[in-house]
Order: sequence, then C-alpha cells, then structure tokens
Amino acid sequence: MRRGPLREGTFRSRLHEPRTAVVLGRWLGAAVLLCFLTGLLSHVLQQPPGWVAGLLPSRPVNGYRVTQGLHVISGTAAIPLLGAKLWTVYPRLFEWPPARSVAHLLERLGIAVLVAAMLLELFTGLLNTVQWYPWPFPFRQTHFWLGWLATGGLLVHVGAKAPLIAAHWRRVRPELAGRRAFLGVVAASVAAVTVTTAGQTVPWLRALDLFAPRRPDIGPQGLPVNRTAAQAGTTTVPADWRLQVDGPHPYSLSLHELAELPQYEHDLPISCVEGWSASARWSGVRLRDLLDRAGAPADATVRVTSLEADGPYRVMDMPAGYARDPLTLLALRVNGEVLAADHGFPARIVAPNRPGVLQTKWVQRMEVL
Ligand SMILES: Nc1nc2c(c(=O)[nH]1)N[C@H]1C(S)=C(S)[C@@H](COP(=O)(O)O)O[C@H]1N2
Ligand SMILES: [Mo]
Repeated sequence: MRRGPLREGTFRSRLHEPRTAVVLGRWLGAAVLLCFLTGLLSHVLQQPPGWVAGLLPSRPVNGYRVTQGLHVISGTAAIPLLGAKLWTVYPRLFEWPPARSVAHLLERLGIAVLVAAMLLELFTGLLNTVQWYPWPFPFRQTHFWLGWLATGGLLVHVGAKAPLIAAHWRRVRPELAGRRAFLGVVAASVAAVTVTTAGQTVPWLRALDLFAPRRPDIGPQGLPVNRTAAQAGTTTVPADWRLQVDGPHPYSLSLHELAELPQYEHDLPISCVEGWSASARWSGVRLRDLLDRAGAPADATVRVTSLEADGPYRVMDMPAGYARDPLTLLALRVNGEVLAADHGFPARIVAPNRPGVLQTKWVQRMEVL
C-alpha cells in the first residue's frame, strides 16, 4: 500500500484498517465519555457556580468516592486504548496528497486538535495522580478546558466518520487473521493497568495495587496524606489555639471545650481528586451544632479557614446542604486516636460526598457567611 512520500509496503500490517479502528474507537469512546462526565461532576463539586452550590447533595456518602474513582480508572484505561487506536490509524498521517479538498483539510486539522488535546489531557491527568506538575499552567483549569476540547473534538470526529463507522460497525466474516489476538492484547493491557491501580480506591483490589501512587491503608493512623503538616507549616499548633466561630453570635472554644461538647462518630471516606480514597472512623463535633450555637441561619454557607499560612486549600466554603448534614463533623479524632498532625490536628472537616480537597485540615476559623 503506497502512503504518501513513503515507500510501497511501508505499513504491512492489515490491522491498520477501519474495522479495527471502529472496535477500539467504541471502547475508547466509552472510556472517554465516562471520564468526561465524572470529571465534569468533580469540577462542579469542587467549584460550583453560585446557583448550583445550594443544590449539591451531601448523599450518597460515598458518591464522590465512586465517581472520582471511576474518573481516574477510566482515564487510566484510556491510555492503552488511545495508544492502540493511534497505532491502528497512524499510517493515515502519511496520506497523499495531504489534502484532497477544503473539507478533507478541515477534517484532518480537526483530528490534529483531537489527538493533541486527548494526549495532553491524559498526560496531565496521569501526572496529577502522582502530584507532579512540570508545567507553568494551572492544572485544574487546563484539565477542564482540555476535557471539553477533547470531548468536543471526539464528537466532531465521530460525526465526520459516521458513514465509515456505520459501515464497519458489525463484525465481518471471515474475521481478519490476527485482529482477535490484537484486540485481546489491548484488552489485557487495559485490564492489567486497571487491576494494578484501581486498588487505590477499590478495597478488594488493594492487594494488587502495585502501580498506583497510593495504598489507601498506608500512612499515619492507617490513612494516606496528601499535604503533610511539615509541608503546610502546621506541625506545631499554638498552645493557646482556639476555634474561632464568627456569625450572629460569635464565640471561640479551646480544644478541651470542643471535646466536652457532644461527640459523634461516623465512617466517612476521604476521596482525593487524584483517585485514591480511604474510609476511616472519624469522631468530633457536628458542624450543625457549632453553627446553631453561633446563631447561623439554616441556609447559611460557612467559610472554613485553616491554620496553614498559604496553599490552595487554606480557605473552603461549605454550602448549607453539607454543613447541615448530621454526618458532617469538625473531627478531633480518627480511628480512635487524636488526629495526627498530618491529618489536621487539632481539628479538621469531614463531610460526606465531597472531594478530598475540601476536607480542610488544621482548622482555625469558621465564619457564617
Ligand atoms: N488545610 C488543608 N487541608 C487539606 C489539604 C491541604 O492542602 N490543606 N489537602 C486536602 C486534600 S487534597 C486531601 S485529599 C485531604 C487528605 O486528607 P488526609 O491527608 O488526612 O488523608 O485533605 C485535604 N485537606
Ligand atoms: Mo486530594
């Protein structure tokens, strides 16, 4: 097969043809769609537009744990799928002439945008799971907009290729020799990356969690840590620490006074946006009790500020839906022990169905907004 400037017979595999691309495209499309939708959800939960904030549900307790687990699992699975898909179609890169018409040129440019956005999206996502940010742009916003670009580009691509996809949707008989084996290898690669990383969030895969950056049970008090007290500069808490609560009736409480209030104990997960999650038994004071004591209106948002001097998660706003949930705690203890410095001593927030980044550690102040 002659391909552009390259010699005759450069691409010898017969697997470089539309049926293989269609089968892989279906798998990849499903992974990308799942990844996109769960990513949008994560984005909204982390930074809800004003009118959405009041509508976010604090249940199911493990909702974010499941959706963000799926986000990182589907994104990771998309990496070998994208590799296989690109290998299948890459001879078309050398198509000759490069553009047969304006429409053909536009379609090829669209594919260039799609491939670039998809590669960058999966690359930034993968590096984020290991907290490595070797680029000058902000991760979250870039990942968000690239997600739209990649998914939009995918829809255009599917539209442009619809006739070809339809023509190769059904299995051909007899099946091309080698295709089944190739697809089998791709499926096995996807299964391998999934089972060796999903253990960071799926408890029964924990033993196989070889390549994920975290194991949910490794860390102080049996729980991983993202930002340590040393990194946050909160290893020594002032001896005169008091929780400051500002609202219609402001007050402050020492740690001892907090511990004297009615304590509640709940199993709640920390679900990091990076894909790991772990459940623990937290105990402390209910946030709603602290808010009632401050005379907060039932629909008030509360702003929580950490002792940490700076950092993107120093200040967190919690809409009433979470703040009023009886499970939401200002936790003083975890798994039966006083919080370790790395888990937010003297007090931290734990709320159901919320991203880990919003589970503020080393709490200093709460403000009724
Ligand atoms: N003040 C403050 N709180 C924080 C963070 C932080 O950087 N600063 N990191 C958050 C992130 S990203 C996660 S996943 C959880 C992790 O909690 P853990 O370290 O107790 O497991 O804490 C959150 N709370
Ligand atoms: Mo996190």
